[in-house]
Amino acid sequence: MNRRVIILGGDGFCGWPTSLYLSKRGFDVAIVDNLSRRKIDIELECDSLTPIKPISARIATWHDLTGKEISYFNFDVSRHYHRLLTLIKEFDPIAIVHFAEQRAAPYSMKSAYHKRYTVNNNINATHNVLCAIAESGQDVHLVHLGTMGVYGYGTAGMKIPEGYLKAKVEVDGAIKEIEILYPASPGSVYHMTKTQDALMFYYYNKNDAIRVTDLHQGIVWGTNTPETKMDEALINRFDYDGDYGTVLNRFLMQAAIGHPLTVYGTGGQTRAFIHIRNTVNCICLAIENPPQKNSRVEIFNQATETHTVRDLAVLVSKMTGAEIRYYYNPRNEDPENNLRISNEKFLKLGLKPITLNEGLMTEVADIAKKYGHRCDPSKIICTSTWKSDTPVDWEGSSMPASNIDDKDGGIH
Ligand code: NAD
Ligand code: USQ
Repeated sequence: MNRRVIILGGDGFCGWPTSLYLSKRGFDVAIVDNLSRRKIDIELECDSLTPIKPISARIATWHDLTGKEISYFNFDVSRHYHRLLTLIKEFDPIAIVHFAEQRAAPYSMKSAYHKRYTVNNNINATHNVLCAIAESGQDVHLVHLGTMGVYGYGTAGMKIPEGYLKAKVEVDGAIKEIEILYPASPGSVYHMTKTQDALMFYYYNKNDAIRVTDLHQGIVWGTNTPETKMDEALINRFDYDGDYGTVLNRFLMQAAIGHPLTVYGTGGQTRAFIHIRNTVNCICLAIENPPQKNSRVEIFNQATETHTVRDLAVLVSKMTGAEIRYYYNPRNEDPENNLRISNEKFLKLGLKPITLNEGLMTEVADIAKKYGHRCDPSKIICTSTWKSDTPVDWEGSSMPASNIDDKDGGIH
């Protein structure tokens, strides 16, 4: 069986450990990455908490340790269409894993420039991949990293199904049974690009019979995998800043450096989570279980548990003694929501869920402590706001923050 895979965005937080995991399991891996994420670090004057090595050093270390080759191509998937097409024709992959998008919701809301960059980058990247697979005429399975956020973060009042919703609708007095893509409800410009990706998958699957698996992934936490732990030169990135840092890793890092935990609003937001080690397992399972030719887009919910932000803060605080503070929410989102999700498909394929446990949380906290000296505390507060008149809250308060009422913390 052809074991060649292209990993678009293979230098990133999810892409790098996935590349190593697949390489270790005998896949022949080619990474494409334009290093835009590293360039955004320069723009934001912030860096990964962990000292990540240049991509060539990462790949050379992997080769020295395992004897395995990973090839690397530096180009922009959203702009260099013919390089992508040529690579697909020459490398002849069985699958392409597509991580190559701007993935931070706060960054996508920073300014008109950042909204437009996120839309141009993400939508053109996804369209170029689909168009190039179609033009190549090769039977390449596309595995895309989407997000749980496409479903929206209101209270659905039901268990959210895996992509498709079976419903009975009344039209002109007659009841009809239909199955539709779950209605999209993006909560940021970034999430909006993911909902638009879904329509492109639908179209190219229908018109060109491209096999697509769209993974609706929850918030990824953790940092290392067994492969990235093999040598410090393979270490994964760890984002902690107000734009790219995600909630649980931020809380663990904040506790480690003595910063209060930054709960936005009431902390009643419920979100879905997955550990990075399960992310790489899921992607491998998706590659090894492609949809049949001529079947519709396959959709998995790639998350193992749900928690409120408040519960996570309490958990981290109990574990570490960290202070919890509530900040005026920079986002425009429901202050409280319930979330129940279906994730049976990956469980049936054999996924062993890694759920929150003190051991793994301590592992993240230890990494945060070890590299705490690299943290710039001035980058922790989120200064990107969903609305231009939302103030940036630098201090927080001891009581849950409402975006309507005054509170005892300073808002400047
Ligand atoms: P990341 O920013 O660390 O990695 C993305 C990589 O893609 C970066 O290395 C970047 O340089 C590259 N890239 C971006 N645009 C590119 C382009 N046009 N051409 C070539 N390379 C490009 O992000 P991540 O956390 O690894 O996320 C990967 C994917 O998984 C994203 O699509 C994201 O939406 C999805 N996802 C992430 C999370 C999470 O919690 N991190 C959760 C759910 C879904
Ligand atoms: N939050 C806090 N305090 C913080 C940071 C975040 O209270 O310091 C809250 C946010 O308001 C939000 C929730 O925590 O309600 C999650 O925020 P997040 O930054 O951890 O995650 P999010 O913006 O949703 O985005 C991340 C990834 C994105 C992915 C998404 C999956 O950056 O690429 O698509 O998780 S999901 O959330 O399931 O859509």
